[in-house]
Amino acid sequence: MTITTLGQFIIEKQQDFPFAKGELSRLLRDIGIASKIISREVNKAGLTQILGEYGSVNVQGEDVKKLDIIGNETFIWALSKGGEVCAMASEENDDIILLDGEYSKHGKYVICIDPLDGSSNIDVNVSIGTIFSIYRRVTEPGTLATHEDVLQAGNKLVAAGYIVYGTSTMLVYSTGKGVNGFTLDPSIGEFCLSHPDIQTPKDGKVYSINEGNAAEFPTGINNYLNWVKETDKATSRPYSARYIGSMVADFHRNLLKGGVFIYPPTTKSPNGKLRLMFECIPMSFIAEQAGGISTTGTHRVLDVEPTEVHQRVPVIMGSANMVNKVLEFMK
Ligand code: P6P
Repeated sequence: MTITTLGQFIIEKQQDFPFAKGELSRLLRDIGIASKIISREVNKAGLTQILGEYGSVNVQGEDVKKLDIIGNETFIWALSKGGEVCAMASEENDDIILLDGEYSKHGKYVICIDPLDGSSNIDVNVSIGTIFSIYRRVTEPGTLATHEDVLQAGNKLVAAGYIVYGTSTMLVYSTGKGVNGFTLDPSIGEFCLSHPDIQTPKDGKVYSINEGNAAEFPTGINNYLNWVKETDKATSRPYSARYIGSMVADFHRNLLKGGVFIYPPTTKSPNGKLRLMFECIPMSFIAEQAGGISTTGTHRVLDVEPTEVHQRVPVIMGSANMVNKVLEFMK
């Protein structure tokens, strides 16, 4: 048998996760269960006309929930059942979620999650994703967790990753020893190792940014965008714009093929749009673990000390040489 399932891989790599004793296995198992449920729901989303739109009552007489609500409830259910997690922060919830079940109170881990990022793309069949971060709690086990457990910088992460619900459903994660990708085989319901030891190219041909906001970009970003469009006699035009408006899909393509993803500050949103805890920290961890760079333009994203659960930061992330080129124009 040539496949390696996620569970088998974690056991093989057990020594890579210093806090193990099977805890990471159970944490990723719980995340895997939730993502398989969401993958099933996302893949039938196109049938909502039959099943009924959000807020309506479907033919079975059930209330139809938006997929991001289903996603959020599914992860909260899976992670509170699993007993490893004492607190969660979700992009869908204003404040942190304290899991105070008998097991959960003794859970050593905290999860920050964006259960369904880019969910506005579902109705037009564009790939979307789940993004997660795993921290160790810092307060006394057995006590109720606090904001201190959740608001931890990315340099304190013990693991992070994402699931992309695209042409196939893929789980990509790192525990700080490199990045590995697993593709869901629905016929056996297992995530199977498909992209071992992902290294993002140092250079790439793709830049991803919403140029519709160009009038509000800092000058340095617009100078980079002018440069990136120049044709150069010595080489054919080397770059392409690729931006699908779903961070996980844009990030995943650039991770594998090379590229830079930019969400800069704008006059309307001086800290950009993307959330530090739910999008920027976990994706920056993956980018760095794959050999890339991720910066706010002034600081390494993983060194930003969070102050608010939903705070936003600008982000320039991806292939090292491309990120450094953007930074050159921002000086
Ligand atoms: P804009 C989706 O809403 C999201 O949070 C990310 O997935 C995506 O990269 C970004 O916002 C798109 O934002 O302003 O370009 O539409």
